Amino acid sequence: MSVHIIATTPIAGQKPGTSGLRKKTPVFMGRHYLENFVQSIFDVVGAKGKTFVLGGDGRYFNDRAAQVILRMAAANGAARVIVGQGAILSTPAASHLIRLNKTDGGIIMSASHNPGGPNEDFGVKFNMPNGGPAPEAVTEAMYARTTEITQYHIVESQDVDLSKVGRTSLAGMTVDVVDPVADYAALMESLFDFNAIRAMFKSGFRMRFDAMCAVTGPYATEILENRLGAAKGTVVHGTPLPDFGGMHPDPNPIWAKELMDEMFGADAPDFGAASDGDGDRNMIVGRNAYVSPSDSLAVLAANATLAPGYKAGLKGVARSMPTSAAADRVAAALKIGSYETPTGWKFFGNLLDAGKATICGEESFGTGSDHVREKDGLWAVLMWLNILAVRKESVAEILTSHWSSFGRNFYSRHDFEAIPTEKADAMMAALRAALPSMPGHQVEGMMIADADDFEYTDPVDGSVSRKQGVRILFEDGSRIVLRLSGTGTEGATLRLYLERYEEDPAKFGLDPQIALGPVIRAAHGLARIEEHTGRSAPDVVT
Ligand code: VG1
Ligand code: CO
Repeated sequence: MSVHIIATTPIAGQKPGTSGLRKKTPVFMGRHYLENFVQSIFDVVGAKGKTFVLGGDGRYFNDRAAQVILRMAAANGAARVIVGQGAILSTPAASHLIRLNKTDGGIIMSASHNPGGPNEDFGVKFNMPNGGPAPEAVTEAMYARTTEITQYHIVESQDVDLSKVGRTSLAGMTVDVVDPVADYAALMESLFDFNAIRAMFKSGFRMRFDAMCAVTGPYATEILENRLGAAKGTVVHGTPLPDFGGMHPDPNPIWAKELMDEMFGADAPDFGAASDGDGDRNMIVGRNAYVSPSDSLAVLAANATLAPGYKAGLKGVARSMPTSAAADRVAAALKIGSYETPTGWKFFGNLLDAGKATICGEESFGTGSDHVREKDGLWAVLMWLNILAVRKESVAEILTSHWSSFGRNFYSRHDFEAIPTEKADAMMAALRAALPSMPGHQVEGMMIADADDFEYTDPVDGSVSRKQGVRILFEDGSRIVLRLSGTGTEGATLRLYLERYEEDPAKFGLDPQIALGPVIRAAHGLARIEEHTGRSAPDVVT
């Protein structure tokens, strides 16, 4: 086997977004494309003598990309790669393997919740030795490298057999193929009261878990059905497929409609959950009760000590800026720290490493804790199951009692997809320019108290991240946030986040879109969304 040094030239646009580099699959499969990005990763982090974890969500091209990355790791002098059997690893499981084996980081092949297939999306992200996504400074260095790259290294060899667990070698590099589920399942067992959950299932508790034909199928089947005794068939769409069976593996009420229909239909099970392509997101639904992700974070924080892994209490709670302030109210009541970070899990890493926060969450169906350095879909599901098993109440009862203690933060996100990039940029620029003149003005009967562009100074390393989203804050605590997505692959996606706090229990039952009516109208007026983009209504409402 020989090492080849292949001449290449920079490919424009290899810029990692919110969560790694995402592009259409044919782009990734294009000449030198994957290779250039992978070489840029190795050039920045260094590969010689190092150990990495490798795996992905099983989408189309996952298996081929894994072979290329292995050959490049070997050619760049890596000592060892730990790879999930079949090149499969959920994002949280990869994060755990990086930490457990104290490796020098890992490469995760995924475009998360974006559809997969020959004409859909593919992605690659690098995680650090702490198990978390590379911070901005590192992704920027990788991007800079992609603009100047002239060669990459790759060995010529047969494919490594990734179908069997065990050790092999590739041009002097050790390849350890591991069971993708085992270590992760053991970690979950160490955090949650499996006996209590098992007893709950034994007493007739029924659940549906929709893996959306993506990576969580094998994890959920092993943990929920095999270890916790949930009925066979609890996990549906449980086989990861290269095109996710045509599903859009984004666990929200729109894309997980089948689950929503079941949970709101006759004979609904007690509990429902879904996960995304790479297993880091979760949607929680009770019988006739949808739990918004911001509320889920707050409920988990308020009840965390019911789970053995969190018995000692939480050090703090962190949420992304657009996530509702429901979790802040819990943190205040518990007298623990609360943190507001930019969108993207990478910003939680330092807080978790420094022991400032134990639980973190984002409005985009992501929750997690310091057990790994990624959000973790199944973790959230198991935390809910643990809470339900101990409290012996329904999801709806838990939500209602939470709101009576803390009030309800009505919340919604409106997405406007595939807007021409120039139009979206022009809208954001106009909005940013108008911010200084907004405070003191009345809109839809609400007084604007403050308006800014979110800037975050990391409390641990002092790094500053600017332009993380426009915030318009009202005197009554209502809030509008606008930002452009960093994970899309077609044009620009405008995300409009809306929040209003309600103390009156008589109004807790309102439909959020009704409760948020004035805030929605104010947002459209202030940002002049239709004038700039031609869109008067969102494509996706969550
Ligand atoms: C979206 C979400 C963000 C999440 C990111 C990655 O980013 O809004 O909260 O962290 O996806 O999620 P954006 O830039 O499109 O709004 V996923 O499940 O990659 O791993
Ligand atoms: Co994901």
